[in-house]
Amino acid sequence: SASTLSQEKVAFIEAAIEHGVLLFGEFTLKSGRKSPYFFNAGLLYTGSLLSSTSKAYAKILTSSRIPEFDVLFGPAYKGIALAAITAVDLSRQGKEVGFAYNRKEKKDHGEGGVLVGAPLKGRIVIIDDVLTRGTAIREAIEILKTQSEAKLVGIVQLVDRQEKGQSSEGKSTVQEVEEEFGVPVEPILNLQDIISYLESKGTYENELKAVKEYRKQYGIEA
Ligand code: OMP
Repeated sequence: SASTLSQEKVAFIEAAIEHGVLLFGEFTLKSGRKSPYFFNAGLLYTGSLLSSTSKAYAKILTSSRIPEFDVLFGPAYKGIALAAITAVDLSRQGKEVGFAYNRKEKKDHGEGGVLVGAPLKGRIVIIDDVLTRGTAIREAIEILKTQSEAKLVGIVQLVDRQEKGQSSEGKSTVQEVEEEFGVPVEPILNLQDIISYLESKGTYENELKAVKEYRKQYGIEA
């Protein structure tokens, strides 16, 4: 219910709506699914939005099932900034971790290579924006697999859309990724939080109806 939403989540969802980060309309997703809402983390572009975003990531990293880790890996492009700001926030709390990311294009001059930042060694946590069907996160995990000394220990997503994954049994994407890779996947926000927020407002009837229809088709059983 709406009362389970923390002040922080309400404030974050409100800021996301205000800045067009969370949009309602018609969107075709990476998976081909047609969605009545979209979360565009690329629009978290003010200092204060970035600051509340980094705080939210840092909080999940220090207070959830995510174990101790050495390096935050932010997949290109959106994960890069998200991992960087989170490393800064953790450092201010006295927790030093490395920050690393990939290039989408291989560079053949200068230092060369695809990976930038901290060496991908030790316990790695991936930070990314949105989880739908799991294609993007699998691409990020593939990059880690090229590094023999890197061990994935957890994944933090800004938004878990709580959708079905790639298997035919209707498992959630989170369940599939957790089972396949043996690591926890933690979201800052999920679809239920967004629905609870919309319900608490009472002015989003049409949006709610569309989101709930969508959830019937692609969502997981709550
Ligand atoms: P999957 O690869 O299907 O898990 O989709 C996740 C990716 O889709 C994210 O990395 C985003 O690039 C993009 N996306 C959003 O940014 N926001 C959404 O609300 C939905 C998607 C999406 O296309 O599913």
